[in-house]
Parts: sequence; C-alpha cells; structure tokens
Amino acid sequence: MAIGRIAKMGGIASGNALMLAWSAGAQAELGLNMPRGVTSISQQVYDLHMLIFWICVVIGVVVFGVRFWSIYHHRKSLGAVPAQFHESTLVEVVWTVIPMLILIGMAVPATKTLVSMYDTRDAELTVKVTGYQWRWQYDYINEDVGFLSVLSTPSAQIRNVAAKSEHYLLEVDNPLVVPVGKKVRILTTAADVIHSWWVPELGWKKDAIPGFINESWTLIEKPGIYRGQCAELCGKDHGFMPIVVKAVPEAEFKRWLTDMKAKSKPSPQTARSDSNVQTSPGGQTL
Ligand SMILES: [Cu+2]
Repeated sequence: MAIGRIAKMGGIASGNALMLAWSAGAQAELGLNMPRGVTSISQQVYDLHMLIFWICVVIGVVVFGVRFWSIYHHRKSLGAVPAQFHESTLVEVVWTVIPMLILIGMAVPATKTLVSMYDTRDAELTVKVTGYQWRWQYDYINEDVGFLSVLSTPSAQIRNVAAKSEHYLLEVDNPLVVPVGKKVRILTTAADVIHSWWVPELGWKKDAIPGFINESWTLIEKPGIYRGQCAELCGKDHGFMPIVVKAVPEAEFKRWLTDMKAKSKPSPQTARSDSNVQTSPGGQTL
C-alpha cells in the first residue's frame, strides 16, 4: 500500500517536472527551440515549425498508441489468432489517402510562407552582403556606402588570457545598420568560398556563393541589436566572422547614412593617388 502511494507520488512529481521542462520559460532558457524572431517572416516560420512539430507529435502518439494497444490486446497469452488476409483495397486506400491529406495540409502553409519569403518586391533599401574569408562586406546599393564588418573580440579573450565579454565572438567593429519598419532587400554573395549569412532572429539563413547572388528580405519591427554567424564551414576562421545587425528608427538611420557618406568620400589627394589602384577588402593591393 505504502509502496503504491510512494510510486504514485513519484509519478505525480515526475509529471510535474516534465510539465516544468516544457514551459515556455524553460524552453527559452535551454535554447531548445528556434527563436520567434523580430520580423513577420520569422514569426511565420516559427508558427509553421510549431504546426509541423505538433502534427508529427499527434502522428507519433496515434501510430505508437495503436501499435502498443494492438500488441497488448492481441497477445499470445489471450489466445489471439491473427486474421488471414492479403491485398485489402480498403487498407491500401486508407494508408494512401490519410498521409496524402496530411502532406497537403503541411504543404499549403509551407508554400505560403516560402512565397512571401521570396517576395522581394517594393523593397525600400537594398544591401549587398559579400562573404570573405573571414569577414563580411556590406554595400548599400545606390547610396555609395560600403564597409567591412570584422570581428572585434580582442585576441586576448580568444587566447583565454582575458575574461570573455558578454558577446564573445558575436561582436563586430561595424555592424550592418538598417531602419526599422522598412523592407530591406538583402543580396547575398561571396568572393572566395561559400559562406552563409545567418541571423536567427530574422528567421532565415542564406548561402553566400561566389558567382551567384541570392536574394532575400527583412522588415525588422523592433529596434535592437541582432546577432548571428557565418553558417557554412568556410575555412579555419569560420567561427570568427560574426554578424551584427543594428535596427534603428528611420531618422537615426538617415543620420547614420549621411555620416557614412561623408566619411567614405575620398579626399581629392587620396582620390588622385589611388585612381589606378584596386584594393581587396583585406586592404592588400591587387
Ligand atoms: Cu564564412
């Protein structure tokens, strides 16, 4: 009796622990799930992911439920006798039609999300992102603004001779600055090997391939700093080319753009001496 009660209490306790583990807070802390993100696309991607996840959970529960029920209720000790039949048209129709309906039910929302992810029309700003070993170049198309974005974590932290900072390996000297509430088209390419531009809060990841331009877009609704990394193994310093996106109100963005234009304007003397010299992003003369 006492053992039964203890077992029951143990069951309740482990049930509660399981529920706790499943609470949203616990999930966020453990980082088990993908982030909801800060754009309408990232929310759509998250909702789609959860929808497909729960469909899979229901399929799993139903299939394993029927299986375990059948094993238990048709066990040999009860004297179960297997049915003898072959080629049941009804069974074949049922196990073809049900998965087909499930797949169509998944394909409709997935296609809708994909179509909106690829719809780069009416973008108000275009930024070209170029991957290099091991840094990113951001060019604001038609704005004459372009710069390199390089890891800014001090090497002492990397060599473990200084304490690690809060955004260790996820900080850069020049972040990509974009206005909030504006549709920004992002063209991704690379100049040496394949990289991948990935900021989880934006809801997508885009390969940066030499010779190709991949298109995507984002519309960030909340000002903030969003961090990501190169997501394609691209060489020895692959882990040292983070991405930082700074989303700011439009007025602040315009001020920043004006400052950058003023900064990037070469002085007449430099323009003259550099007129026939091309430089690589690393600064080496080509
Ligand atoms: Cu890379």
